[in-house]
Amino acid sequence: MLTQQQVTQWETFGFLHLRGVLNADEIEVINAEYDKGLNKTRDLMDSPVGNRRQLNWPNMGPDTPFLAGLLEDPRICGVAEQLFGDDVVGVASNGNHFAGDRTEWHPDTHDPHMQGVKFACYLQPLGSESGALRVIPGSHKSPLHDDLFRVPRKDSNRRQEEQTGLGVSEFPAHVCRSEPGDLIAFNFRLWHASWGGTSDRRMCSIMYYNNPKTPEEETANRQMVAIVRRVHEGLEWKEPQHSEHWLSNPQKSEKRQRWIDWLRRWEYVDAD
Ligand SMILES: O=C(O)CCC(=O)C(=O)O
Repeated sequence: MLTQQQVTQWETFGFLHLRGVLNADEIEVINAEYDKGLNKTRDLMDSPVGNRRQLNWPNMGPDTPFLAGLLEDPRICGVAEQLFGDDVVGVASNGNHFAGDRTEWHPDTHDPHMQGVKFACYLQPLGSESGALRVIPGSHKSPLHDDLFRVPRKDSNRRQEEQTGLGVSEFPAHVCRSEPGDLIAFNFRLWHASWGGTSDRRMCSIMYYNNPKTPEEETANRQMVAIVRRVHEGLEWKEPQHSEHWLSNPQKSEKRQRWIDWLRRWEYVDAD
């Protein structure tokens, strides 16, 4: 349960650093499930993994029950409900592996009507020069959000050797130094990046979408389905985001069933 102060911080800065949400035993289980997901993903890749900058995979199948279940965990889902209402929709629990030393500055969406929250759970202690998530507080709101597109940036993901512009670590930003067990909740529109990560940086992410309430939000949601379809193709996923097992809702959870119905209605399941 968030305090009123945390809700105000979320609204103002666009993120919350929630420390020690998951305990050491849970982190051990997460690490074991993460390894399973990573190994399976590497095995399924068509081309050699080499030192691919990033690998992503869904954690919503029967092999990763704890990570799949986090979507319905009241410590996480309850926060999303507090921020976006009881009708918020749990959409994804993913694994992410980073092998590069940077993630360039970017927001996850530009659209002010596509609202939602991502919870990032990094599995190693991370500092400012070792890959901790950096955020620009308040950049989920316009005009700052839009103005940031005009700032020349170097240190791109593709390692082009741009000579001008601000490097990732030169942007005025907040560094979320984190420990395993922490969750960093951020608005999809918030500008974020990381710098100095190793070739084996591990993160799990859990995402919730706002249930659209206006025509603009409905349009944004429809566009998001198309984006998700393209992203999944680009990431070369070999299995759907939502596994048949998850969609069969074996525990007959009412909440999950509402999400499944919503995901089918908006054609996210089709886009898998
Ligand atoms: O940790 C990172 O390098 C970036 C994470 C990120 O961009 C994301 O989860 O959207």
